[in-house]
Amino acid sequence: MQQPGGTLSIELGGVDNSSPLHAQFDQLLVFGAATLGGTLDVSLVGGFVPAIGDKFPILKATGGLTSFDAMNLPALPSDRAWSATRSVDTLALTVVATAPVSPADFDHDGDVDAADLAQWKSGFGKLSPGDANGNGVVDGADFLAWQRAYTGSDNASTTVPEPAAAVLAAFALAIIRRCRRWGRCGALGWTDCRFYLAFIGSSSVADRK
Ligand SMILES: [Ca+2]
Ligand SMILES: [Ca+2]
Ligand SMILES: [Ca+2]
Repeated sequence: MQQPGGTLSIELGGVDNSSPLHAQFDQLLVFGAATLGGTLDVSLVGGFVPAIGDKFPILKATGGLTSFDAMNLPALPSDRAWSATRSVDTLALTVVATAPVSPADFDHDGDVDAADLAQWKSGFGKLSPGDANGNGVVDGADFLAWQRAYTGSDNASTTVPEPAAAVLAAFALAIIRRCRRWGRCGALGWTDCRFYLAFIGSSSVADRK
């Protein structure tokens, strides 16, 4: 419990708290409910500059928590901003991009990578997420926008589809040929063909042989 006049100081010197002996940022763990008044005072130490996407769960309370009256957050480079999120039991600070790097950054974490492709897949045929060109439908054109903007700067271990245009073109050709061979292009319709074309980018070469 923190009174209205109180201040909780949190220092951030890195993003990795996996080792309890060498924690890089302060974290308050409360067993029970945390009733928070007063001020949260956060500072950066040791020359640490958080990157877009860095997340600091600074406070956890097993019995739930309230919010502070005020938060003093340290300055960030102009392309980043703080976002404070409070769930049932955790108060977290996340560094977000002040502007999306690309309309294909569907998860707004400052890069265009496999996670954004996953967002596009989940929104396919619907309004969102994944509408890179803002025309109100998530389709193959948005996939191509993702592909053009692909940066792959994420450390995720997800297998990332080959973004080369030549590879996509080869797949497209294969699909069209297959449609011709089956003589079903008319029955399939262009929408279905586009559906396949959109998805081949996320399928492996072996699967499509
Ligand atoms: Ca992203
Ligand atoms: Ca679209
Ligand atoms: Ca990412």
